[in-house]
Amino acid sequence: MEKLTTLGEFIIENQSSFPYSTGELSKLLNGLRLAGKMVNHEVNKAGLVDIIGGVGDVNVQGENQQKLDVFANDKFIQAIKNRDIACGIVSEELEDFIALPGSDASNNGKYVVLMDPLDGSSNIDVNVSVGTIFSIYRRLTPKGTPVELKDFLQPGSAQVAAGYIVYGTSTMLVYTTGNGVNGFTINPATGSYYLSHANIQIPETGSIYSVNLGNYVHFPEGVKNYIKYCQKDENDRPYSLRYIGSMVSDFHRNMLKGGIYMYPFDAKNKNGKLRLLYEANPIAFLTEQAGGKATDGSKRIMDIVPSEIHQRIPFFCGSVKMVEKLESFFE
Ligand code: P6P
Repeated sequence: MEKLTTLGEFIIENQSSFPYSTGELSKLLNGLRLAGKMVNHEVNKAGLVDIIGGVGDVNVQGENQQKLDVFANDKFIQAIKNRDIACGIVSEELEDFIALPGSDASNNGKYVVLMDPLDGSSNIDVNVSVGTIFSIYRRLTPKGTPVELKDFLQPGSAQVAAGYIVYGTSTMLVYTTGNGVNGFTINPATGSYYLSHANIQIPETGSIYSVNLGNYVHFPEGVKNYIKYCQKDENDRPYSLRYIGSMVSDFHRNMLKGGIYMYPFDAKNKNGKLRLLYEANPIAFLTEQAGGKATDGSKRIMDIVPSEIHQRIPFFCGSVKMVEKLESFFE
């Protein structure tokens, strides 16, 4: 039986490959790993205790806040704050960014973390997989000064790390620091993450397309024509439509099997639904690191300079040949 590598061992073994390897990013990743375990514990028993169901509040997105949303947001903020490495956080659950001056109020944190603490949370009550998405940048403002908005409005190409935790039939942490994508699965018996998917590569093409066809009539012509292409009965098609309504799960499946995930803009949502900073950018970083492509239909997602922290963006990502075929329908 081959040696099992834990996430902790992997981070240490690969620390030197990270250009700024001072161990601080590793400590931050370890914090996210711990929070992921705590959220996993609650998600796994969501049906058993009175932790599901909305708390009656709505978040900044105007969406009903599920209790697990609040729990996950608190746990990840706590884990990040306790490590004194980050100087600020953006969360889908919070209107504005949080400044982390540090336990000594020195404002010396080198990184900022942007996250969707529990993406797809409307699926919690019906036992469908949900996920945490995170994105990490080095701050732009000088150490020792308070974090500022511009620290969070960097293009995705400046990310130093990104990843997700998918709370599914098994719980996995998948991340990149710019040297490929690796997946770690929690062993429930020990509570440790073990390297289970080394150096993930997205197949350059596939037969799965993921989109909410309920919005079809509102889609731009290019997207409609690509969907008709996917459904056309010839050569390698029709493809299979697989759409869970939880992007982390849809993306994870497509990354392993090949496929394309689409959340277009439409007549109702002029800029689509997904958030650029803590949904599209981290998934785009993983996509490119795994050999795929991520675009807003015309521009590379990671080239887009954000203008505000909760801005939405049309989002298409996955197998490079499928994304390029879609783009040909936009031309
Ligand atoms: P719709 C979940 O709310 C999410 O942000 C993604 O995880 C998911 O792919 C999408 O929205 C689902 O949106 O409009 O198809 O229900």
